[in-house]
Amino acid sequence: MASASTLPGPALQASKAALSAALAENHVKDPQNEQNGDESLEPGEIDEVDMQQQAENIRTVFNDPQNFNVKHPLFSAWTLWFDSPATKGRNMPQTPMTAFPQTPLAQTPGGIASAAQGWMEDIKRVISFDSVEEFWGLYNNIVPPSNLPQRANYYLFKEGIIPAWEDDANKNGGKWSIQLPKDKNRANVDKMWLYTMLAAIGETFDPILANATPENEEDAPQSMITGVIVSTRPQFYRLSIWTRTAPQSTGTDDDNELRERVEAIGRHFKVNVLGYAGNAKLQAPLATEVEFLSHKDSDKKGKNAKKIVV
Ligand code: MGP
Repeated sequence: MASASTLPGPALQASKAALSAALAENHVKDPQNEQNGDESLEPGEIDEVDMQQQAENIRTVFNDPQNFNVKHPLFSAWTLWFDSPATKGRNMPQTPMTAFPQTPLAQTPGGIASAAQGWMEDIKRVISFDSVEEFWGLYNNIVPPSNLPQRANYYLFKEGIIPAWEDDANKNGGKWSIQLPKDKNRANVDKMWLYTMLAAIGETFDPILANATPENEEDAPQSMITGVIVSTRPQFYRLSIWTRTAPQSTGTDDDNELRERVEAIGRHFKVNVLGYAGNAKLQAPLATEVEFLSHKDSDKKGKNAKKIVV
C-alpha cells in the first residue's frame, strides 16, 4: 500500500530507518520481547509487539537532549574539512574548532590521489557525521563563516570524497558558485552557509534521490552533489556546490539532459536556498551571478571557460 506520508523520499526513509533502528534496539533489550524473539516463532506465527511500550522507550533529542537513544539518519554520511592561513604547513593546528581533534590525512579513508597531495596538505579533516543530531552538534560548536579569518574555507563533502578536483567523484565535475561582497553580506553569510549545508545533507539539490529506497539503494542513481564549500576572502565570501559531472556543450541529447539537471541545481541554489528571485541579476562590484564552471575550466584559470549562469 502506498504510504500516506507527505515527507519527501529521503526524509521518509530517514524517519523510517530511525524508527526501525530504535525498535530493533528495544527488541534486543526488552526481556519480554526476547522471549518472543524470531527464533522462538513457529513458521507463520506472528510476533506480537507491545507498540505502546516500544514507543515509550524511544527517546529522541526532543525528549531528552542529553540521553536520547534515537538518532535521525541522513541519507549519506558527510565529512567536514577546514583550512585557513593558520593550518598551512601544520599538522594539528590551532583552528577555531578546538572542540574537534583533527585527523592527519594519512588516516583519512581512501587516502589521497597523488596529484591532490599538495592541495590537500593544508586541508584538515574535522569530523564525519551521519545523523541530523550530529550535524547540529557540529554546527553549534564551530565558528561561523562570518567569524573566520580571511582565506579560510569549510568544505562539507560526502564521506569518502576529498575536496579536490582530483578525487574520482569530482574529476569530471564542476561547481556552482556565487561570490558575495563581504561588507554587504557579513550578516547573511552564516544563514546562507547553513541553508546550503541543509540542502546538501537533506539531498534537495538533486531530487533524483527522492525515489531511492533502502531496497533499491544499490541500483539507485547517484546524487550529482559531492560537496559544498564556503570560502572567506579579503573582500568577499564565496559559496560553492560541487557536482560529479559537468555538461560539455556537445549538443548531444545526453549532454543536453545533463545540462538541464545541472541547471536545476543552480536554480534551486539561487532561488530556494539563497532566496533570490529567479530572474534577479546579481552581478555587482565584487559580486557574481550564480554561475557554473567545470573543474577542468577552473584549472585552466578561466581561459576559454564555458560558464553557465542562472
Ligand atoms: P581557490 O581557493 O578555489 O580559488 O583556488 P580562489 O579563491 O579564487 O583563489 P585564492 O588564491 O584566493 O585562494 C586557488 C588555487 O588553488 C587554484 O588556482 C589552484 O591552483 C588551487 N586549487 C584549488 N582547488 C579547488 C584545487 C584542487 O581541487 N586541486 C588542486 N590540485 N589544486 C586546487
